[in-house]
Amino acid sequence: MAKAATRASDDTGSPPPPTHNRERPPEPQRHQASREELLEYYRQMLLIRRFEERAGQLYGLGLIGGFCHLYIGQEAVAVGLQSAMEPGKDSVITGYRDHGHMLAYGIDPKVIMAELTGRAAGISRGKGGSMHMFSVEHKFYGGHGIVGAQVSLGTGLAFQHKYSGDGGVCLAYFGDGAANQGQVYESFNMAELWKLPIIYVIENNQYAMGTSVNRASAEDQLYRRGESFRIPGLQVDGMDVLAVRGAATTALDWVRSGKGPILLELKTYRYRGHSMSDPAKYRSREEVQSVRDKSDPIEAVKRELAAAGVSEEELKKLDSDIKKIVTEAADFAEQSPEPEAAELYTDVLVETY
Ligand SMILES: Cc1ncc(C[n+]2csc(CCOP(=O)(O)OP(=O)(O)O)c2C)c(N)n1
Ligand SMILES: [Mg+2]
Repeated sequence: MAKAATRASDDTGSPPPPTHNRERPPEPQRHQASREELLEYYRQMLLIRRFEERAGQLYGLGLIGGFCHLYIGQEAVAVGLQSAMEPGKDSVITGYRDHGHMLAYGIDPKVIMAELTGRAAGISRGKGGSMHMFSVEHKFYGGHGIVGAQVSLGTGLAFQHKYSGDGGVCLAYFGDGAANQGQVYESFNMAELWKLPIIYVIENNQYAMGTSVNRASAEDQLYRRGESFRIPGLQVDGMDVLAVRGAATTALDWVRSGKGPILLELKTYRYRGHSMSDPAKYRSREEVQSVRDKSDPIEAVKRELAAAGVSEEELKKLDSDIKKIVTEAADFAEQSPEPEAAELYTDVLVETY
């Protein structure tokens, strides 16, 4: 008869096991935003949406080459989380759906659009394109095309924060599909053992290319994926920027107090195809429309702003300011020169840091 597994006795001479987390973070509270904060979240989310719409058009015109993954629908995730971080101190890493994260981090839309069109003025000097945006200055470490790769790289960034004692926290974003990659769990194990300052953010937009999360995941409650490593997880409404900001505060308090990693699952939705070349046959138009109608993150904040007494005129002015910023970014991206051929030989090997 099979015996139940028991813990080996301690007469082996091996050291006692490390102490592990049993504590849980408190339930996150929806952020109580001031009128100014709310306006700023609205502004940033709208900037991302308009920017992405324009990127889609430029792609259609053949001005953007290669892959291009839009962030439309998911804006509240990057805006809510980034608003709680300290740029220049905390680090960020994400996958290929990265334009929105850069914008939410306050990086100039011109250099992001110029990167998309492969121009020398782009943030990766026109050599990274949509999927490989990078800025050491902003501690924004990509932009990664290999699904899940950013999770182990982000764990390394968190190790660096701890080793150097710089007080920073790494925010590592990945998708519901990436959550099934093996390296994610190797990273979780080390991060918890070493109590690394990292927030793992699963952007659960319900699909990995054409596969829905329920078809691909035995445990589809992704916030529970850290449990066997004793990493606490929280499930958050990723269509509500104030809920996201509240969860970011709880997660940052946990990590900054030295308790090790935490996992956030943001339930969100992408309105567009996986990339610009996705015919989207795996879901109905009605499904997409129903999310737009019921849970759009920008419309939700617009309603809150109206309730807070912000006038139609003020919102219209903000809308036209954003359109202007995006038009200027697109013009800049179309007009600036391509990189010199000699650029092919730079940034290939690590030189000096
Ligand atoms: C290691 C690896 N396997 C497969 C792919 C192809 N691929 C690109 S995106 C993607 C889906 C990932 O979905 P998810 O993690 O949910 O992110 P989302 O696109 O929804 O943001 C796949 C399978 C890849 N780029 N890298
Ligand atoms: Mg996904």
